Amino acid sequence: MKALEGVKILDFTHVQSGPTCTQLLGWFGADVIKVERPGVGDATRKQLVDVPGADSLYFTMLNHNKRSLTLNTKTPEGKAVLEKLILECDVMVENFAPGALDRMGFGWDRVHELNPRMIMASVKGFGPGPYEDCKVYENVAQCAGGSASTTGFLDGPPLVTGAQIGDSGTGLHLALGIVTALYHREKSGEGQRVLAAMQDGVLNLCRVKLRDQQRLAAGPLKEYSQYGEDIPFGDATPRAGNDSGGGQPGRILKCKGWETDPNAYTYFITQAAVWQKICDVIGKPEWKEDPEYATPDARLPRLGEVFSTIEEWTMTKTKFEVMDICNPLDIPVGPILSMKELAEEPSLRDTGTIVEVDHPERGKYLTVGCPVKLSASPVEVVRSPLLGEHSDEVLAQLGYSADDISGLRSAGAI
Ligand code: CAO
Repeated sequence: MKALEGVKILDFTHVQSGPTCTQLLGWFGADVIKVERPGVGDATRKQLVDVPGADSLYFTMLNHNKRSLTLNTKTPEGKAVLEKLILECDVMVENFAPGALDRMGFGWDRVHELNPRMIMASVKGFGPGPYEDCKVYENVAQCAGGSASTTGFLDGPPLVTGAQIGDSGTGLHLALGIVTALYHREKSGEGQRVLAAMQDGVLNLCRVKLRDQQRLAAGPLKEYSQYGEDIPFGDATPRAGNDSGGGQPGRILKCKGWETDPNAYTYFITQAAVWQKICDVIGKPEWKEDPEYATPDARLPRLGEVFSTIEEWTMTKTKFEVMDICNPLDIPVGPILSMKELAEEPSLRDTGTIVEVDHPERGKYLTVGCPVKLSASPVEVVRSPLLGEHSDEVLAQLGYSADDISGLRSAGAI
């Protein structure tokens, strides 16, 4: 039995943030019924198309383990079906633009009145406040949540990151809110609203930068390279390039082949506990006793020199050789792995972190599997549904006869 078996999710999500949440719940065993507009569906089905006529990878990779029901919730017949679904399901998840659900006639008050046990979970760009009515996409959230301002190099513009912390990150937050509300409902018998705002999710993931914002009041941030470079700090947490900026200084360093391979780099952390071993590995044993290098505090003003010296050594090794040499010595390093390398990594296939899926329209493709492993609830990744693939099945389970279903179809409701 899967962990969330028996939980029914009424999935009104689209694009990325909401679908990542419901996909996660599906992986854990929930029955996810994805409601889509007839003939149209989730806009991502037809975005970034690589195989003409087939659902895009954008859609398929976000919508595994779901059933698709087409339903026009703006028709009276469609609204009647939706009411039945609300009575049947445990959780309604949505990430419409602010106000869309109210306009549809299914805001919280109505849903709660229909089914007091229903948990209604939403992703919005912003929480209550001046921007609550705004539509938001990934990069807007990264910018509004503090990530862009603290990402990039000091002398460059703010940068967005490839990790979808605004969309997929908020989807993860929402999933946690949903299972927490389900747990609460076990005891209280009552549903509740769950809101994950993308700005809040990004800020939560950027908390160390809010930490540093407050530390600025006590003086310059000595763990940032600019301290040793005598560049004054302003009044906000600066961009710190590839500095770890934390208690254990680290940086991305070139490895053998960097001139032609854009990913021939390693992340190297000068963890204090293994400093002596680092000195031996890089051929600087004299730094072990030298008071200018022997302690973490002494090294902070000279991080540039320390990392340049380590880099002279890493440039003589491939990123994997650096790993092979440093790991047995407990020196924390990590190769910069390209998407190609990750896609081809056998150990990630073995654990189900990357899986190959077969799809009737597009054939075989790779996707991420569930990143959280439950020992008693193994995940089987099931291909994403075609538009409306399960409409008849879902409606029959709701008690509609074949005649009812064809009536709904001719009325344009499904
Ligand atoms: N039947 C009938 N109508 C439906 C429907 C259905 N099954 N499903 C959706 N619709 C309607 C909605 O009711 C809405 O209609 P109205 O505007 O007339 O009330 C309309 O479709 C469009 O919904 P939307 O405004 O959510 O979609 P959009 O493409 O214009 O905006 C987005 C997309 C993502 C910007 C917006 O939904 C949003 O800001 N969501 C919240 C934040 C979020 O999740 N962002 C992450 C997106 S991933 O980067």
